Amino acid sequence: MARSYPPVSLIGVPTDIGAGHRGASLGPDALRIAGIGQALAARGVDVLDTGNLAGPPNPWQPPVGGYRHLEQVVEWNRALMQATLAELRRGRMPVMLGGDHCLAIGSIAAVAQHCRQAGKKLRVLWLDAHADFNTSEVTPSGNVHGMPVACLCGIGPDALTRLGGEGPAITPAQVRQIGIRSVDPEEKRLVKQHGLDIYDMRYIDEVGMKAVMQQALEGVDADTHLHVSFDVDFLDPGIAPGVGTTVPGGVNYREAQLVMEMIADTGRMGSLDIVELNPVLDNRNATAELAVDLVESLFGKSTLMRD
Ligand code: B3U
Ligand code: MN
Ligand code: MN
Repeated sequence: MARSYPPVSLIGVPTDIGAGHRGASLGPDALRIAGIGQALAARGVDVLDTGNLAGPPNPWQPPVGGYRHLEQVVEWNRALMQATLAELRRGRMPVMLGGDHCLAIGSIAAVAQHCRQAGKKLRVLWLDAHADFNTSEVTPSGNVHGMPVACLCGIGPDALTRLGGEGPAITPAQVRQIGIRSVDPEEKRLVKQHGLDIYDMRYIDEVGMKAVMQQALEGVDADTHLHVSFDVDFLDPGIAPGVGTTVPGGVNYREAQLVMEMIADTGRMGSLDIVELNPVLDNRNATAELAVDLVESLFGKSTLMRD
């Protein structure tokens, strides 16, 4: 039977403030041009495009104290957290059109706060080539898009770890990372220390994506809010060239579709980030179109007769 979805609010966040390449700031419009709004409407979803948030320009400076553009990163994330909370409070599902992945600090801080107030369990699915668990001490780049998971778990500068109030937004036990294949040496030590649940490419190759998703979704029930944080570099660069930090050996088309279909089957997705799409590096918007195709599957579009 066709499932019905809550109303969706698209929130454009046109910045590359946390990234190592310029261009993710153009992601929201590339997704709109690829038809994200129309595709969801065609699935019967009530979609509202709330437009783009405003924030400081990218000064493109070297790191200071292990962070690039910390002040601006905080400002963008604060705006996004407020916008995300506002949509959740009026009963709409926030879909963040990034922007780079540092923005997940703001979106997930809002979602975590909302879940606490609503008495819901939060599970975060982090689809990415990277673990994004760096700190200012160990980062090779100072780019905050390599740090959001650590910040959300309370490891990072106060301005980011306390964005949503006192205490960390989430614990590592709430996170499942899928598609991981690039983790910096010191970052590897940190993810082990904090017990992050990582389904890396080797594990995906060994057991297959179906088993991986069954494990990642274990325990998701009617009281669970699933937040999907979709970094486009999760996908293999052969099918998704439009990202700043491509890593070979990524998730292929069929695996990606299965991930989205299995998330859709739970009926529990409550919020979504689409990040790191870089149209400057894309091939005629193909990566944006692929992202939209996958989002349709997240909203229940099936290639087989399962509707
Ligand atoms: N781990 C590296 C590279 C990186 C992380 N996330 C992205 N790139 N997109 C870093 O700079 O932290
Ligand atoms: Mn990422
Ligand atoms: Mn990544």
